[in-house]
Amino acid sequence: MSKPDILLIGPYPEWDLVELEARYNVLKLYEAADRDAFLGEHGATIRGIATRGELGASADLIGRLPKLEVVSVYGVGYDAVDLGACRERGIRVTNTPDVLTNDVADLGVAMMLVQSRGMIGAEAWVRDGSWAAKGLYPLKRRVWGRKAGVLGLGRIGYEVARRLKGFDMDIAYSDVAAKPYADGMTFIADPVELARHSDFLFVTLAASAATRHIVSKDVIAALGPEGMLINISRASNIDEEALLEALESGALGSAALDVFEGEPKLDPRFLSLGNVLVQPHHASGTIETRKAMGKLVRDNLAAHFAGDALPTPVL
Ligand code: 8YV
Repeated sequence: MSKPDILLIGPYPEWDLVELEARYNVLKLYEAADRDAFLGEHGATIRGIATRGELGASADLIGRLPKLEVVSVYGVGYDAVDLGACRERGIRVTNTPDVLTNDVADLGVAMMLVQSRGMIGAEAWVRDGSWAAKGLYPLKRRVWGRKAGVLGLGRIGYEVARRLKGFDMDIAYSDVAAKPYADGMTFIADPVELARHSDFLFVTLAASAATRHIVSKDVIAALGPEGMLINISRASNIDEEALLEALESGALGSAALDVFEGEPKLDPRFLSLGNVLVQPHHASGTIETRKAMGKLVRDNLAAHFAGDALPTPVL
């Protein structure tokens, strides 16, 4: 039997590519000089898409693939896949939950520590000779014992909170409802109130149209000039213009961000700010987790083409 045609929207690590190419006729959209022409040539036979969380699959793309049966997302977030278009045509969608939870939580907590203690500047202080020339590095803010807010106490938010307990932090969270598993944490429904209560505000919500700009100008103002915003979810959860303005004016103390509107081409204003820690959307970026994510992408595709139950279906 001939191998099914699958479309890769963006590149995968070589170890995944080898496995995918063994089972599928892999068509690489990201290598096409002319995407339109590429889809015109191959679109009619493509039965599956393998894509990355942030790249997704648009309604326009889905509309150009009449034989599409399944979209397998390498990531827990599937907000960039047009679920309406998939639902209409009975196209299955899968993601990679759980396997990345701990790494994403680790990076969020690491960003808080690095930013609060000024470790990037401290490293430069040693390397550029300032330590020897000027002496003590300027003092920074403590982490342990302070107040943390977690916006979205799902799998990732919970793991962030669990780690923060190790720093003896006072932890509050916001979600659509109080969670039965939120032992020792305070439920504060309103994100503005949560921000007012917090020194560090972690954004760990699954993004959707409903959560767009949930971190609004008011939330940012409530976090205030001493507060820090940490985003390990999606840029769309934050009003980025309001965030930039608050960082520039000092209305918000600082931010640590793994995700940006229009990434990887982020707004250049972020790069001229001294109070922002920027990361290249790599919270799940460990070899161990990425291997597990790649396997889950392939397991979902294999189950679909074998007519078996999907391991981690979204739709
Ligand atoms: C990316 C992610 O998929 O899990 C998600 O939702 O956005 C990430 O894990 C990853 O960076 C690969 O592009």
